[in-house]
Parts: sequence; structure tokens; C-alpha cells
Amino acid sequence: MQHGIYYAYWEHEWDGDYKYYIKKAAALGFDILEIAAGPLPGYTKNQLREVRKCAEENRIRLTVGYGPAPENNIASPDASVRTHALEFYKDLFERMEEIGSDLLGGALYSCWPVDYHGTLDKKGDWERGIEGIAKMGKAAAQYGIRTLGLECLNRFENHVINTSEEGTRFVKSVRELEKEAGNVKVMLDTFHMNIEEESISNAIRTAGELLGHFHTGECNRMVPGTGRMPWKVIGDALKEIHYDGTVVMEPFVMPGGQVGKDIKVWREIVPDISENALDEDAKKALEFQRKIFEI
Ligand SMILES: [Mn+2]
Repeated sequence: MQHGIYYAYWEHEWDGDYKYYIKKAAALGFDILEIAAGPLPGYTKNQLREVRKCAEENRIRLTVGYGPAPENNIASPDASVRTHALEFYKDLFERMEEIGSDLLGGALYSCWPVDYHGTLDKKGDWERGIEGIAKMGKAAAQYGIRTLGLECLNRFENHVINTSEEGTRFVKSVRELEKEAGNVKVMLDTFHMNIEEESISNAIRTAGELLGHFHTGECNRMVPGTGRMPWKVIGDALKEIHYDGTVVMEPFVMPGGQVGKDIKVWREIVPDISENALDEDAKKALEFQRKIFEI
């Protein structure tokens, strides 16, 4: 099992100096830094290589998260948007290969956050999503992408996949449609599971061997181990399914900027949001997570 943290914990905007956070994650003892896909299309080849070099030097594995913009919605009812989205993802996979990353996670089957004004076509979005993800999975494999994690999101952020049962059913349909999409996997996040799942351990068991990426955080998105999530239960369920993959904490504790707005953080969630205090909280959470999840 490898443990990581999402860089945006420390940021107010959806970009940041990834090299700075690679060094920070390494200094705090993490195996992984998760970065956002959004800024990568703006990087030059040289910048991508620098990120890769920095990660290699600091022995940090990079995973990538993406909340797809509406124009990159692989399930859009508009065929030209679907075509554009697939091209966007192919370019992204090439860039991921360049930085040495083989894992992308998020609402890849849709967009984020969904605009709930107007009508909603869950059945159509589901069916077009399966077709789009099948193509995406096949394309990703050509760039060495081993995991496309379809994140099961709570009802306030997306309508297509809310539960592990839905995510698992979706992934199975994708794999039935496209044999070369074995890299398409279920991704769970304790923050979303807390809202949607009757039983968190059953949700983990439902995903079983299809689980490909795991996000952690407390109910209010504090770092793991500081709130009331049933971590022992979660750890036991992960052990039961022999999960030995990536576990990335995704805390958000600061209001302000586009990150605060998109995540809907309207107050300081922890008493001290200075960088030193955030570092210290992350370090403690990593120790807690390693201890409670280690097989
Ligand atoms: Mn997440």
C-alpha cells in the first residue's frame, strides 16, 4: 500500500508549484503526491520533464486527479464535445507518460461539479459514459496508464455514479464493451461514502478486486484520524479485499480562492491553517493512516 496526499490541501487555486509539493510530500514521509490534471495541458515538454525528474529524485510517485470541465465531458449529449473530450484525454495521457504517472482518478465519466440547473438525463449520461470510458480506457493503455479510477461522488457533486454498487456495475459494463479497458477501475472516497453508503465496509467489499484508487478524509474533509470516520472498520475492509494499492488523503480545510469555492469550504475547518500547522497535521495523519491500514 502506498500513501499520498493531494497538493491542493495547501492551495487556494487549482494550480501550484508541483515541484515544491513533491519536495514537501517527500519531507513529510509520503510515497505519493496527487496533482491536478487541469494545469498540465499548459506545461511545456521541458516543464513536464522537470516535474518527472523532481519526483524521481525525491522518490515520489505522482498520481493525477481530475474534475472534468464541461467541455471535456466524455458523456456529453453533444457528439462534438465527446470527440473533443477524448482528444483532451489522449493529450493528457501523453503528458502523464511524460511525468511518469500511470494513475488518473476523478469523475472521468462525466464532469465536475455537475450543473443541476435544467433537465438531467441520468440514463443517457450513464450509457454515453460507458461508451466514452471504454474508448478512454483503450486509449490510456497505449500511454501506459494502468489505472483510470472512476470516483463515486456524492449526490451534490454528480448524479451518474454515487455509490460503490453503481461504480462497480459501471466498470463491469465498460469492461464487457471493451476488453482492452482493464485499466478502468472503481475509485472510492471516504468523504463521499460517508454521505451515500449504508455500510462503508460493504461498499469496499462491493468494489472488491475492481477497487483501483482510494481517497481518505474525515466527514468535513479534515485529515484522517481527527474526526469520527470509522477508520478501523475501513482498514479491516481494505484488508479483507486484499487492497494493496494507492491511498491518497484529500483534505480541504481552508476557505478562499477557487479551491475553497469549488469545495465549498466557508470557514477555517481547523484552528490553525498556517503552513507549518498544515504540515504537522498531514504528517500525523500519515502516521495514523499507515498504522491503521497496513496489512
Ligand atoms: Mn476524492
